[in-house]
Amino acid sequence: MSRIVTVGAAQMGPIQKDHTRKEVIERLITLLRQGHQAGCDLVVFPELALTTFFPRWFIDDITQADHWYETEMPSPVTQPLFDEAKKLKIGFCLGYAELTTDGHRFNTQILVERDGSIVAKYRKVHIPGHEHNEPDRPFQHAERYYFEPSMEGFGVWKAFDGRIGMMICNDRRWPESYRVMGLQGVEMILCGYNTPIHYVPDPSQDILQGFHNSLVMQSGAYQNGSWVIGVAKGGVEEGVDSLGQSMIVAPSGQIVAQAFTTGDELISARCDLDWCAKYTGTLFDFERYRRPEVYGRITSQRGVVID
Ligand code: CDT
Repeated sequence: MSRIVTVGAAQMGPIQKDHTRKEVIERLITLLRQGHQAGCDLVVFPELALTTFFPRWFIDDITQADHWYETEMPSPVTQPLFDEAKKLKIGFCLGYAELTTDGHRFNTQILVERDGSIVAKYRKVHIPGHEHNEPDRPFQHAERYYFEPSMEGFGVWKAFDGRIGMMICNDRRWPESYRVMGLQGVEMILCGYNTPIHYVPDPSQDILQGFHNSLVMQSGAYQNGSWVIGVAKGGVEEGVDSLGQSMIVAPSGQIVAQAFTTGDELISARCDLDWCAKYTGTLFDFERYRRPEVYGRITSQRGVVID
């Protein structure tokens, strides 16, 4: 038996500060058409795919940043992407900054089915970086100022003839993200990211960015028997170099496709969702082998406690 979903990871190159939403949407539509030519059912775009990664700048009055956020989806400017996808009968996953009507700010990703309907919305759980201005840094990573963490957690949705989950960027470094979805029978996890190569708190990690990126996604895929689709916004954006290396990882943990540029580039793979059961039905048969009775610390404490 096989359930094939052909997935495109639509890596983007940089979006500079003065690039308009309209220009960005045109790039996304070009990638969508490439996905159509590659026979994709689903095309996955990066985190904050409509704008530059604005948390690299701090501003005292957050309302001055409102223009980076979407207040409706679709909106008049994003509608052409929805229209083109529906015409091509391709679903997509899109990351963007969300400002709700009651003033909440989230780092958000939506999943759109092939008929153009929004089937799921995920808001980032693990918000990295800092909440205050740190002027000594070469650039800020003030996500904790611009976004509040989701209280909704990690969902899994029936879509694309399978069970699809989502996470965003820093979430991919935490085993809990994958496991919470694994326990809901996830078969494919979609993850957009913006990862600066230079990690200011510890530059010794800079050279390891690519290694850590594949390490976490390959492990998460294998340990939960799920496909993982990791999609970057890479390249030099407003002077900050960010990781490319978008990849499609199989439930075996193997990388089956990987981007080789840091620009707009579509990679694709035929993903058999039934392949997941080879892992979730054997070595990672959770029902048979997990020991939740001794995992209590995972949910009862946050930081390290030394007895
Ligand atoms: N966007 C995002 O979450 N980026 C972080 C950067 C490291 S924390 C400053 C990441 O985990 O890739």
